[in-house]
Amino acid sequence: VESPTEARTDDERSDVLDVLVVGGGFSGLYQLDRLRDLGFKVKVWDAAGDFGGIWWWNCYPGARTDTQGHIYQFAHKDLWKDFDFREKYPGYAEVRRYFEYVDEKLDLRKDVEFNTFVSRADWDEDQREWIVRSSDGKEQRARAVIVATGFGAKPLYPNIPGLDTFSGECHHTARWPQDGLDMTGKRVVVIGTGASGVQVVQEAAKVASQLTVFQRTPNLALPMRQALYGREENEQERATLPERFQIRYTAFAGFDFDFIPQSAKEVSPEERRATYEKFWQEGGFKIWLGMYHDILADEEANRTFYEFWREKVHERVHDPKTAELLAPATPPHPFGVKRPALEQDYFDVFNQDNVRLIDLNAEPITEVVPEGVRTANELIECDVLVLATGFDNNRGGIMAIDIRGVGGVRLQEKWANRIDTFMGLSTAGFPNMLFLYGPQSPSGFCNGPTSAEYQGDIVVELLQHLREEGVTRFESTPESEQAWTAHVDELFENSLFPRARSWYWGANVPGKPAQMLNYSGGLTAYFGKWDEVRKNGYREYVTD
Ligand code: N01
Repeated sequence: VESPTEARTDDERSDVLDVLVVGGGFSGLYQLDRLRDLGFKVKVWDAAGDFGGIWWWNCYPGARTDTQGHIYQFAHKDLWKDFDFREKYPGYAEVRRYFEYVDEKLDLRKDVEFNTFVSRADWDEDQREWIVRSSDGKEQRARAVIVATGFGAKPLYPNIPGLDTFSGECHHTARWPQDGLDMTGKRVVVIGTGASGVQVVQEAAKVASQLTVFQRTPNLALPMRQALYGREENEQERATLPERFQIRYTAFAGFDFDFIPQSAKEVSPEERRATYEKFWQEGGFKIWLGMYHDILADEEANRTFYEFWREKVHERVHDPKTAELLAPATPPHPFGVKRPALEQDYFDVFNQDNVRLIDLNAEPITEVVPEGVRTANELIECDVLVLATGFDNNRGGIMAIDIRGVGGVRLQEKWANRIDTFMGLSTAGFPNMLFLYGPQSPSGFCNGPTSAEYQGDIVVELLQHLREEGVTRFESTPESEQAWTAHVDELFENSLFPRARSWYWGANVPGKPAQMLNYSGGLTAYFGKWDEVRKNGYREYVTD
């Protein structure tokens, strides 16, 4: 891309946006509305066919939020006052309906271009603008770019020989056909038992003639306790929402609860068990991120919960061998350092005659053939092959774009061996570009809509401040990002997180360097750090 230095007409200049936002999920839409209100000229480009962000792509059967709907929404502009959820934990269709509601209220669509995959962005130093291109040939200049592609924009496909020879329906959960796929009476194979795998297994088990689930690592899944919601339940939830939104800002992970400031080891075994039981009955992530504070930090404390959890699973699964595979005597990793799924009847479905669990460690898949999946022991014929194998999380969506910064340096090269950002917000050499919910931000440990608003506010504040100062170029310093990377790494190394090969640190992607990709210090520390940045006059940024 040549950078046109010749003077352009006023007409051409008027096409230049203040901000182009890549991605129209929670984060992107929040930027659009806030920045538009402040008089910025903003557009959103999104690869999806319509609103929904990650919920547009992930429309596999059973896809639903693992966060209660009332907490998984904007606090912004009192939008929460008029939307009723039909379930405590809404499914993808309900979340899409919520996005439609937000669109209607905020009149967003006119500034969003769907079916527009941003494939390239080039920094034009002379004009101090980004030239952004889409895969279908659109081009747009913008003074700043916000990359809000989310943490799961890039599906991870397993590298299995013969995968493309399969003659039936084969879909990744994050690329599910938009018009659905009926699995009734079909022979279904699911590979992967993360949050997506657990959800699709629960639905497939209801209708498939035969369901085979391949598990590499057991999911230490927790009870969801789903409930149907009518007007009354919605009113009850709304009555307490203002205070709960306040808690979201300071709680470790942006939910309406936080860890108990007590150690699991300082209470009697009876009291501890009673607490576990109470939380278990209530269900949800509170069992994980609202429990004794040392469960995720202290191995002994952690083990007490694992034993409780294991007992609960074994009570539900009739076949002792299957129960042992799902909840082994030796923990696959400490509880909670790999994200647990929320389940409704996941463990129970393995009691059904049509459902079978295969341990990939004992019986690896050797190849996929047109008829199905061949393992070391047998051929499992199937009609539908579901790849619930996750994502190249946090970084994959950003690195799928060919971003070229100062001097044409490619972000893909800069980040090939190590990702460096300042607070997950920006990276040196790529001026006037900001990331939301990206690598080294609280992302993986933060409720999405909470992050969209509060990390989003940081970005809005920064852009507003720079505009007021007449700044046309800003860039975080190499020193600031080296310090942030060191901080993120240090938190990680002093935790139990390295004990599970998880997407939190990119350990799920073969061949890519593993590095902690999610800031694990909690929201109070994260926003506290930003307060310091502001007080010190944003000196982590070189501005001009
Ligand atoms: O992906 P995952 P996900 N051969 O990476 C296995 C969010 N989310 O899509 O654990 C065989 O967690 C892999 O095995 P292992 C949520 O934050 C939210 O389920 O690496 N197996 C694992 O079992 C979540 O954490 C919601 O040993 C292979 C699975 O595939 C994140 O997205 C719903 C394999 C991948 O699990 C990602 O969840 C869904 C291979 N080659 C997702 N490669 C809700 O809020 C991978 N696996 C509800």
